[in-house]
Amino acid sequence: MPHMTAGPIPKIPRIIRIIACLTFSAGALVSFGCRLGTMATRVSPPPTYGYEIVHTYPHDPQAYTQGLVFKNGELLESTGRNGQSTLRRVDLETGKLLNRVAVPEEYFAEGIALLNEKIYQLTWHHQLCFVYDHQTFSKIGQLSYDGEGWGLTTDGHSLILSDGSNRLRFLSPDNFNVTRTIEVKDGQRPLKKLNELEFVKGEIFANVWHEQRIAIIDPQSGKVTGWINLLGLLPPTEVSDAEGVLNGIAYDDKSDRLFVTGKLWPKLFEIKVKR
Ligand SMILES: [Ca+2]
Repeated sequence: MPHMTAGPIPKIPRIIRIIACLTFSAGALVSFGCRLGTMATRVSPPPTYGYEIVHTYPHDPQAYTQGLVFKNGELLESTGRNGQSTLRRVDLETGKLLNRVAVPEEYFAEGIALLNEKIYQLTWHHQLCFVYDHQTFSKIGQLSYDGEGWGLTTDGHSLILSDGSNRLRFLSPDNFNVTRTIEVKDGQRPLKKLNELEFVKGEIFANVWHEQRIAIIDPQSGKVTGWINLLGLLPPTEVSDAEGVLNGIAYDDKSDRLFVTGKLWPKLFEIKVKR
């Protein structure tokens, strides 16, 4: 092995020093750019809001709530399960049943919406929506759609349907043609199992199956803009059925009141969202 001896450090040609300097600078710029890019793509999670109970009302503990609407001092409710599915008109204060239509037992009723004096009631697997007269509760028609039916609401023009996925379909109330679809995402994550729905002051409020919180969704982009955490709203000892989960949102647009309940819950709550 040749013996290495220390000698004078050779002078680095100027051109090489310039290239080295430029390479280092470019690398630093790329690194800085990457950090900026990471910061730009890191989406902060939507805020979670609290609530306070304004009023507690009785609710039929046999009602497997699948749809809830408030209009003119009355609750309209759709209940599910085969053989127990109904459409109901309920007095808010007393929980008294004012009107009730039994849905044939082969159908499992789901969400409802009221639009232009017609009540639309989904079925889970039959791809059929029953249409009733709001006042008389007489059945005046039916419409069909693809896939499952879970929740239903309206923005005053379209019906908005959830089907257990993260997709919300906007439908023409005349023929159920799909006019547009949004993909609901919580940050980058598709938010699946969207259930009962309510259109509240330009936003869509959605129950998520087996979650004790409500998603607030931008109806244009599908982006979740916030969550309402309802953990602890009903003590778990007050409902024994494992499927007795939070489901049912109704909005009183005249008095700006928000109502929520759950499947088989003995209570229905008026709540105020604490943003
Ligand atoms: Ca509703």
